[in-house]
Amino acid sequence: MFQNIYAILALGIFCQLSTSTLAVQNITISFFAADLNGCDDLSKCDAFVELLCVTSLSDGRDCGKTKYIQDDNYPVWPEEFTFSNTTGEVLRRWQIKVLDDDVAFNDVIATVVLPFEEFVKATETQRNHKIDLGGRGSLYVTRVNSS
Ligand SMILES: [Ca+2]
Ligand SMILES: [Ca+2]
Repeated sequence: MFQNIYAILALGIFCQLSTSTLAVQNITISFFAADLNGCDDLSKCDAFVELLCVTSLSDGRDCGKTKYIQDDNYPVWPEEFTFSNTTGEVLRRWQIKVLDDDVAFNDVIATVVLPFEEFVKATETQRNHKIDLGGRGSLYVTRVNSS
């Protein structure tokens, strides 16, 4: 019984470390957040998400942005983003920035990094992958579909 559990854990660790080519070639994601806080003095957050893609060819290029949702600490962004791995360019990770829209300067709520492989593994069992925003709430990355 316990040996089986350890074997499964070891397999999981091995898979995370493995850099073998993923079977997943296309993936579509969307975002929602919970418990956002600390944005505005008199109102709730006006949050939006910016995406940078780190790939085999790029250290970080813009690859997506949501519109902001006003005065909502539990925003559900409707935008969906699709990514394709090709033989020429492989997505390694997303740098995800959650910001609060403001009149003068947009404030960064949090910046997090999500490795593509980690996301694929996590969403094999659950549709949403939760990322802690360091006291500023949680970001959920939803796996809309994949092939
Ligand atoms: Ca606000
Ligand atoms: Ca604001």
